[in-house]
Amino acid sequence: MEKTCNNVYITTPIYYVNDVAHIGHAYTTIIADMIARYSRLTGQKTFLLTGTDEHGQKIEQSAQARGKTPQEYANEVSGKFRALWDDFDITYDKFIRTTDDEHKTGVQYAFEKMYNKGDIYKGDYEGFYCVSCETFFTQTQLIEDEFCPDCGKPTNIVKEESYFFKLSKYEDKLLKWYEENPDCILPRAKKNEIVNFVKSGLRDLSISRTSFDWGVKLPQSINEPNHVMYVWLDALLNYITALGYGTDEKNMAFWPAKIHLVGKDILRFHAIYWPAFLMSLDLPLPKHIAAHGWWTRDGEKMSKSKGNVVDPKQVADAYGLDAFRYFLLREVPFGQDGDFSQKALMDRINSDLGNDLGNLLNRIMGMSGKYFDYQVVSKDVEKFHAKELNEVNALLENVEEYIFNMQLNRYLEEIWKVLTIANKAIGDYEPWTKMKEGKEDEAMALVALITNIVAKVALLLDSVMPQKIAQIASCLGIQISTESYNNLIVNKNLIEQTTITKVEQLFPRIEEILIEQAPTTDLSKNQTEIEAKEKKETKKVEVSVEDDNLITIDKFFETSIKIGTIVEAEEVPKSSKLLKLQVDLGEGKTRQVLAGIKEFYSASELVGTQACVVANLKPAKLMGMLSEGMLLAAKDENGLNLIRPEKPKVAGTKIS
Ligand code: ME8
Repeated sequence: MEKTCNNVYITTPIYYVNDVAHIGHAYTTIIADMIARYSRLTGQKTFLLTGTDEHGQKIEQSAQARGKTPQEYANEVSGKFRALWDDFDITYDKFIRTTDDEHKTGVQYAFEKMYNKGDIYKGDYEGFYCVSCETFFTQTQLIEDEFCPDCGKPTNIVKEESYFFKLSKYEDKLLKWYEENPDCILPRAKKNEIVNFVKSGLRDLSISRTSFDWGVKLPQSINEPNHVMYVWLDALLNYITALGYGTDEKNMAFWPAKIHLVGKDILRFHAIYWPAFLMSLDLPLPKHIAAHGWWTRDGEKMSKSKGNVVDPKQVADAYGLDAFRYFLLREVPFGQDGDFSQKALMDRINSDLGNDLGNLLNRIMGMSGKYFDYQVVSKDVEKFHAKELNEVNALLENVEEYIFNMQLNRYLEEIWKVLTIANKAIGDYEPWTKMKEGKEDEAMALVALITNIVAKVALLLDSVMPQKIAQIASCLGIQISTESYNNLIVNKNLIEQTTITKVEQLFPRIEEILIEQAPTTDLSKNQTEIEAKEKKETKKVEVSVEDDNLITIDKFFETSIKIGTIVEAEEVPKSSKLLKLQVDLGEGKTRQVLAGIKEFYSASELVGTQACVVANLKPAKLMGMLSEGMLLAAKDENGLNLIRPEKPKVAGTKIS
């Protein structure tokens, strides 16, 4: 049995050329590469696209600041991205640049089509623009009437003639698409945010600019030489121009995309604007738009000014590319934010890769060499190990769905369960004892069982760690190919016999971190931006509840609840509800907390008492005053009560 062959088109975002690649870019690209490699191995016709986004005001300004033309600057940085992906052996089928002529032609072709359809009209844009995010905002969306709600940087006032795309026309169609395609946005929890955003009403989108000229010109037929295209229209269209849309359409058979991989920062552009553009162009919509979470370093947001940006090349050079790939895919459930620390990477290498996988290969080499002159024959595996084989086959039968549901860590967890079966079998059956007892056939069956398990696992891990798997394959004498995949995984066969070849240790133990920590620089430079962003985040409505309303324990522990001692309390003038409290959380200084409990408690009765406080809420402003925490309380028809410890506890004690 073989799988039917489909066209699988996987994309990464095209990265802006105003920055060098860091771990975040590497993460998206490695996930995309893993899925593309997996698809190819399973016999699917696959096309992986990555590239660079080179137009727009941000790039123009960055180039100017460096005394370069935008084109020179774009050539330089785009080249660095490409070199990194080549270094990382990313198997892209095309590296698109938005300054490519074919792309520009395709974008103009698309613009004309949308225009001819009546979806584009001319008007005047008046509003705010964040150059860093290349996004338009209305005043009500801004933080403190000035700052970008997404990145926190100051916005510019824009008043210019502009062409608009009738985004509002597509509101209902988008909602219908979300409803009829439950997995069009993954993880599903993220989809709710998009649906709510669209339900709150879409405004038409300004799609041309006149105040700078580093962009794709509007089509000649429209005769507007002063207008360039809005960079997000230009950028999103890359997903079809890369396949030849509007030029040589030979690869359009790959459309629609199977997965557009993006970070959560740009989900809105991909899940709202992009499908609306496609509807306007009468093209099918992508199967999945998958948004992953954000990487921080040692618990902090990465930024150049902090000097804590993780350089993926440095990490891969120090720890090995495959170990780095494995870590990125395994460490964090897709969609959740993750923290990079060398310690966590070391632990994964020593434990999962060294102890679980590497040792298994050592055992195969050791036992097959010692007992059987490196010859392994599988004829008695079924006879002595039917149970293990059934367990392994049952686990492996279902792993693929985890890839296309974007549960990549689950995929790896399931494979590691298979490795556990192998490691356990060695302990349970003790082949050395069998040899002493003269039961050579049983010892051989065990060695062959382990060899087959590692061979199957190797096929499934090839997309994750291609270099190490090539070593394993040469050790086991197997091919990593679609044929082997069909034989060992789809048809669940065993290798009849093979000769083991010794290879060097796959994952030598790492005893201490290998990269000296980058110095942390002055944090204050970025303070205004960060503060504005944090304030914005306090206003966001959280809708990330999973479908069944259950959360994991990890999710629960994301909330830090502590015992706080109320040391001061006063009424907030002109407020019928608020009390202003100073709360000791054992941090050396008190925090100001505004609590809506005035109807139920007087200020004086609270002083000296304790309450449970949510300690990691983003600070918010209430009536112009900062509130840095929230008291837990329960309210029913008999009134409201604070939740307090039964007996006094030290201020700052964690609640779990
Ligand atoms: O947004 N953690 O380009 P960009 C995880 N040109 N992922 C991260 C990350 C982090 N800390 N930082 C960056 C653009 N990324 C547009 C895209 S597509 C038509 C146009 C990754 O250079 C993540 O994939 O700002 C994020 O979505 C992307 O880089 C943003 O790259």
